[in-house]
Amino acid sequence: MKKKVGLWLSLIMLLTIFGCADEGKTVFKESDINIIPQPDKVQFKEGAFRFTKDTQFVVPLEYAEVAEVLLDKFSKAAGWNLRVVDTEPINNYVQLVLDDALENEAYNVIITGDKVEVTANGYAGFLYGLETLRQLLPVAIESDNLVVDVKWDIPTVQITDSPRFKWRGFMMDVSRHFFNKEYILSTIDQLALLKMNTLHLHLVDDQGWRLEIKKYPKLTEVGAFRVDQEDKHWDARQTPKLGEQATYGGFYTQEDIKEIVAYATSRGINVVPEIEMPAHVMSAIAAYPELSCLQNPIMVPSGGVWPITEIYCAGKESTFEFLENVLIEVMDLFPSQYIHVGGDEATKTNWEKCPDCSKRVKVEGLANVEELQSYFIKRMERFISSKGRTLIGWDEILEGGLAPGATVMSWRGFEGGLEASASGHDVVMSPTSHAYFDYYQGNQDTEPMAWGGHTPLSKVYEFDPVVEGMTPKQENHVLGGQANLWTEFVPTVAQAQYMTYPRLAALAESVWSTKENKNWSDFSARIDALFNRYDAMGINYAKSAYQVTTDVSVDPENGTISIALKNEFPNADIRYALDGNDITTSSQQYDSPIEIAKTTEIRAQVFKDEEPVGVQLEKTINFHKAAGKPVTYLNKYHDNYQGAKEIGMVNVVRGSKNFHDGQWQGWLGDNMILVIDMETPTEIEEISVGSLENQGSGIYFPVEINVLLSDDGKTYKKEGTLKRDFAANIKSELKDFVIDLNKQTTRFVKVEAINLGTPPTGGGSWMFIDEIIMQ
Ligand code: TNX
Repeated sequence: MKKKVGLWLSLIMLLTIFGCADEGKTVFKESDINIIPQPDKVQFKEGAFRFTKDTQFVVPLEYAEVAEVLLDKFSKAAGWNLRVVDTEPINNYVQLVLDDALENEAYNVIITGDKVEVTANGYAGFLYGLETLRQLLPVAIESDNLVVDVKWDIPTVQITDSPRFKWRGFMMDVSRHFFNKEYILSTIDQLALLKMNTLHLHLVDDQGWRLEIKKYPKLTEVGAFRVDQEDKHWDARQTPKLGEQATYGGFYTQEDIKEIVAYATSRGINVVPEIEMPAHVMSAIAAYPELSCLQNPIMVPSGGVWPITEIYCAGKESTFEFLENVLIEVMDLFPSQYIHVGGDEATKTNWEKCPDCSKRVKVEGLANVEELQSYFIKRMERFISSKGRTLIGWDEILEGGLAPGATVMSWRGFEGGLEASASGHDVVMSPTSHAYFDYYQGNQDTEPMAWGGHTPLSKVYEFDPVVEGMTPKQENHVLGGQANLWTEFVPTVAQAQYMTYPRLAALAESVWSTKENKNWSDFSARIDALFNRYDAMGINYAKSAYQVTTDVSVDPENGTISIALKNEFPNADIRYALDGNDITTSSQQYDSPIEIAKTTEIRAQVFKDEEPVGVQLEKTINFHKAAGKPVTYLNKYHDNYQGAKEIGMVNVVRGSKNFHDGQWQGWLGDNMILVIDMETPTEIEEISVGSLENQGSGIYFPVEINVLLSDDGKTYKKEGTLKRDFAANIKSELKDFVIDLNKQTTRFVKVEAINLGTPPTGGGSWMFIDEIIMQ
């Protein structure tokens, strides 16, 4: 009898639950599904599953840990301690089901009104299935504090998903600036959210050794700290004097590393350690000078060093003994199959002078010191593979012959990857063009200082580790792709987040989603949901992709200039004003190019849901007398820097600090000579010649500017000149050189800009000019 009552009771309960299954639940639209990276297949069905305080997680025992991420979120945001069980209840549960037929890391999700099923062949797949559920949940799930009145509903979708590549990486340079364990752990969380599976830690560089090695305690006692010159530009820091107090730095203890590795493993992430060699190791040499050829005592440098000549001695056996001992401890700490040995940017001048290195070259029958680098890496490769691990290094390890079992990380473009894969080696693509997160992501004039370069969100999104022209065999050798955050110009957590997010999301989609599923416009719509999530998590992500940019074209016939306003995202709601006033919701909405006929101060801003987002564009378009006039070059610009070609100097658009912005015309070791035809006799008060200096990149201001005038275009008279001496300049700088003409009336204006020729540091000298303005 008792049994029957129980049965009835459960039936009634069932009815109540099913009867009102959808009552009050969120009504979802297909556009509410915003998963990044885009899954293989998403089938939307009307309906919702609701998480309640009674929702249970049915998890195979050996995978109990995998539900932690989501359980932890519910505990913080909803205040619930959801139960993990191993047998399924009647309804209201999330069940993880093993299916050996699925590939590694693949997963399927089936959500119905009363249960959620996640299928995978193991830990990683379950994890990704749950991360997908997380992205289907309201943003409030990211809150660290209790939030009330939230319907914890997710849409009833079916998802089939698997990664395109097996190496989905992110590198963090913790040497140039040290980031503590907590930041690494939080980065791991962010990688997991985007289904990334590799965290590469650049633990060694000139400016700091960041890993405790028990056998060589001075590596961190000495090598982890440098003289604090953080107040100076990276490349303007002085060589510290021996004995100066070194206070800036930090390192991970072996206990820290164990914690990082364990945490990463629980989030499906492999931590690849990088122990640089033979260059980028001044921190190690500062600790143990005997590791270098000259054995001179040095300090850990406080900033940039170039070229890098203080490198490990490749002649002495003791160097290899040291490195093997270090790697033994490293391999004990990091279970990673791949051990990264760097290998980049070694200048071998000391090897040439060193008797031990010369001896090595001779004994080993090497042609030169370039081959000594190859000897070095090959020898380390033998050691690493003898321990059952795989050596990976930057593409310089190709030089002088690649070690047999080595994997190549291609950073100087895709070429290293092409070459290595053609010879049967595995490669990870990490080209500066798409994957360097230390490069600018927006207009350099308004972004915080970065290394240089230009890698906006849409460019990262274009990244494809498989390049055209690869044979299927080569394609098979492409393990995947990776973003690198070098931190010379990234001193704080806030800045690290700014450079990493949201570009990491674009990269994640490039290495996870199928080519067919990648679509910039669709991604642009989905990324909003991620921005909301970042807001909820307190992440300082960049909104640079919302910056408005201008495309200016000149109509010489009518003397008008037309300005097109653009944004990286398609169909952006851009509002603008031409009166120098701030933008408000009632400002003009942009729909087609704006014509102007006088100097105009333009402001523009992207709006989302009637709210301004990102930085406001503020730009003065200088309408000047030479705008759109014909220009004849007597000495033409270099093929590599043509700017906006014939109209470039007088198109009223100014080159920015990004010298690849398509405005600069460049002359290499050569002078600019051109004539502007004002078409009618015109009164000119002054001429200004805009230029860019970036000595680090070999670009120098002109040393002389001459202006010559003519009425007939045949005989010219010099009417103005300006000379300046070379001055060392560590900054990237824009300057207008102004020449006063005292209101002379003329038709033809010849302008000459004289190149520096040979810079004091040697090499070629670029001269960049943009916009010759006449008032
Ligand atoms: C080159 S990428 C380097 C790094 C710098 C980076 C700056 C590579 C293997 N070497 O040492 O930090 O450029 O973008």
